Amino acid sequence: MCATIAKNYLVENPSIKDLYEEVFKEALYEVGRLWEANKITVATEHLATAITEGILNELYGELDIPETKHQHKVVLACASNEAHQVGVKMVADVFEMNGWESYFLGTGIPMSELVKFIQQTEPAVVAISLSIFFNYRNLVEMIAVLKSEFPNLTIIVGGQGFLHQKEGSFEKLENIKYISNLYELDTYLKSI
Ligand code: B12
Repeated sequence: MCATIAKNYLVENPSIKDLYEEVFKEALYEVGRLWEANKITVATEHLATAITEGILNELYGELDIPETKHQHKVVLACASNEAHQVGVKMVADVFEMNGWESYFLGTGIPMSELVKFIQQTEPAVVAISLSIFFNYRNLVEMIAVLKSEFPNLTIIVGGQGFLHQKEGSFEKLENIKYISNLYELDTYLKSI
């Protein structure tokens, strides 16, 4: 049912980015507000997230992926201890639509495994998501490891965790590009 609604939306407005930003993201933010206000249960929130992730997987075939991809690769993961992975999955899809080979690792990837994976795949970019501010320190540590292991790697970050930061916290993320949403990401990818 929800997948059909999403597909019908794309008939009216064939923009995956709009569907993700204006429908899925807004719906999940509303789910978060209702959950915080105790108006829905944790089970209902889990159901809404599972439905969204299911549709994202189902819609993969609808992505407008260029026939001839270039050789660029991106590895996408969440900051350590971060359990939120829907946003960064959308980010992976925008990379794909720009002709990139994306490797979406999601949550829970141990740092040593991430390093090994980057050694094997040799991506041009690593994208890391932070939703919860209390995981910021983990992100800073992850970036320190990545910078020392892969000095030429481009690292981009995003997620709601950055909206909750106190002024000045960004200073610790030198040479790291913060991108706030899928439109900005699309513009960035078209510019490099
Ligand atoms: C679903 C959900 C969960 C699920 C996640 C499951 C999953 N498979 O992802 C579960 C149940 C695991 C969960 C757990 C928790 N959650 Co939660 N969760 C949510 C919820 C409802 C939706 C998250 C989501 O998918 N949003 C939609 C996506 C599309 O939005 P997004 O992540 O912001 O991504 C967009 C951009 O930020 C950007 N982006 C994101 N990542 C990246 C990365 C890069 C590189 C780039 C370029 C861009 C980018 O692109 C996306 C498109 O624009 C939010 C509500 C909300 N406001 O989002 C709460 C929310 C994030 N959770 C919250 C909390 C408090 C928690 C818990 C601490 C609850 C608890 N007491 O256990 C735990 C934390 C666990 C942990 N260690 O991380 C709070 C955070 C509040 C805060 N100030 O930090 C929120 C805001 C709910 C609320 N209103 O209180 N949660």
